[in-house]
Amino acid sequence: MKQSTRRNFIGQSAIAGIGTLIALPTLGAILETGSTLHTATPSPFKTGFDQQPLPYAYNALEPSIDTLTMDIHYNKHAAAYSKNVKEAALAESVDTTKPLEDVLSKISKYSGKMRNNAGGHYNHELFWKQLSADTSTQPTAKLLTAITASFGSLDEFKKQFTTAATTRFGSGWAWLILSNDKKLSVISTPNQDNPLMDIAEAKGFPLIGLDVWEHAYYLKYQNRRADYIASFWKILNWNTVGERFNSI
Ligand code: MN3
Repeated sequence: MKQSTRRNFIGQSAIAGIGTLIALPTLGAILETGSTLHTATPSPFKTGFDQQPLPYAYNALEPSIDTLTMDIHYNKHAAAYSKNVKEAALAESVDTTKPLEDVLSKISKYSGKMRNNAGGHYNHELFWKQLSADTSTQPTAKLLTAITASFGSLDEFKKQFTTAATTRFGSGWAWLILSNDKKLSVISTPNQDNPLMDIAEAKGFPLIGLDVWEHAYYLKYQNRRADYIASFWKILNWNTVGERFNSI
């Protein structure tokens, strides 16, 4: 806000300074151009339609996530969701300059292709950002307080989340969400659905999302989903989770 006020001031000063020297139509054009300076900076917690660069190397999360899985998961599976959600957006007249969250909140109005790929793209963008090679991060004090209030302890939260991830039949995701009444809860969703969708059984803002599709772990863990989930806790970036929590 401070920055935009400052920009506004600079913009107006510049215009005031040159206004006497130029013809009005030109001044009008400058004012119009100047107005784009006031566009709000997109929140880092909003998602666009393009796939963002992976924030680490493919081998960065070894041995928890192996290099080949990371490469295929990011470059093939996740890239396809981004490509396909843009195709669906074009076909269904969705403005891709707006956040993807706008579509998710009304997903029941769109096609199955939109539901699968808008969800898939959002979920993976969240997934990459919340992982880190740093295995020493811990929940922030504020988040830990909220987790303890909701689940009794951090261990009990991890247990419930692990159960949700383990028992999600077939493909889907396990989530820690902050609901509209500011309560934390653990849920899971099928396929590429997520808790921002209007069709979700339990709705809220996702703080943690774990991909339990076989493509996320099968090359290394085969049928041992529980081992993959145990490894996930080591590479979960609690700093990112805390930032998401603070953003709400
Ligand atoms: Mn996946």
